[in-house]
Amino acid sequence: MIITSLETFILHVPVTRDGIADSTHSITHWGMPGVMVHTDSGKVGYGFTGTHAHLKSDRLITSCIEDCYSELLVGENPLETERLWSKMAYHPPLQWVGRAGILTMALAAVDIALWDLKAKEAGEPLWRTLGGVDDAEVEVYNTDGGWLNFGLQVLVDDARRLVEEEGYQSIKMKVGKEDFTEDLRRVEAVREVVGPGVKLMTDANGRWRMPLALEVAGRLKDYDVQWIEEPLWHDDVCGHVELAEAIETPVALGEMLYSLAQFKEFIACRGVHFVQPDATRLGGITEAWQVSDVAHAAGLPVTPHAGDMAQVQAHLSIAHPGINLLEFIPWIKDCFVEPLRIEDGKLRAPEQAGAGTTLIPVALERFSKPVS
Ligand code: 0YR
Ligand code: MG
Repeated sequence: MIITSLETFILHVPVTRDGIADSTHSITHWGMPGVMVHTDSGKVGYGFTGTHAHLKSDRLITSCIEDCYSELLVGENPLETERLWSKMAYHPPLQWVGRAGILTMALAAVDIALWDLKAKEAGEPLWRTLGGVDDAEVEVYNTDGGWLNFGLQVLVDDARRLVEEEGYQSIKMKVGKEDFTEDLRRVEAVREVVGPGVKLMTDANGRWRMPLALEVAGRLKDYDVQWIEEPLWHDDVCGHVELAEAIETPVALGEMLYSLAQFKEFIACRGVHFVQPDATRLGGITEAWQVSDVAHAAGLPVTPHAGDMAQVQAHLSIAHPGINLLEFIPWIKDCFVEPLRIEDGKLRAPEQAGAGTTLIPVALERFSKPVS
């Protein structure tokens, strides 16, 4: 099989309510800059990354794919995923301008499309191509109930709905309010409504600074919180190490890290307990697998961040022995030929060939923005 062309797209898909916010971002749509990798076999690989639907920066990602990665891939055999990953990631002029950010998110979209092709060529779901087995159990936690712009009543009602009606045994809520005592009141209220048996995660999206982080995160133990996610600025390795040593609640992070090297540093320094690689921000499945290996070897649980809204990483999670828990947000699921299925908070293994990324034509028509 030979790659004949790369065709990019940008989708902006509305979030399930009018708009959501965490401590750092307010959004109305989820952005999916992505690529269709065409081949001489007629098979097409689909891959995408996840953004906050900002068209100008989405176009930087698609133009990187069209202008820089296309010429490295056309004429190549798409099944040589690792070699092509290195060809893109270490291309000298590209490496010069970016080993993080737009380039790795573009790389992620392309790498995911190549894995989609590889699994389609094998005629099996990607989790099987990656070595997974049928009966792997992956728990899914839902993040779509705990947004920071929700008033207390909506927050509590949503937590109850996710647990009682939708069957989740784990949910995540946002923290990082202007007044941190409000955060604590909100966590207390959610813990009360879901009861002691449900795992409750908290996520500050990089908002706090020292010593405030020590004070607020230190008090989360009173509510039996599973983890505090991104308590500090994303690149602050020493700060996370200090915090992880000082508080009882475990620290989770990774959604804003762009490389295996960054993960290695956090893991080696013990600045993270729950490791959260995101295949759409790292360089795709190829690098997310490597991060999961390193974390697993260090004895740390891996719980991928859902920049893909779990659609792709479901496969990674089934296949990788270090992953038992996966984040899920439902916004984009109906864009796909085989939407992710979750029952009683457990992942149902996808059945169709590929990485789960094939879009339905209606989604492309309805949510597409012009790439230039
Ligand atoms: C909204 N999950 C996250 C969303 C989410 C963000 O900004 O992108 O909250 O990705 O932190 O853990
Ligand atoms: Mg997060």
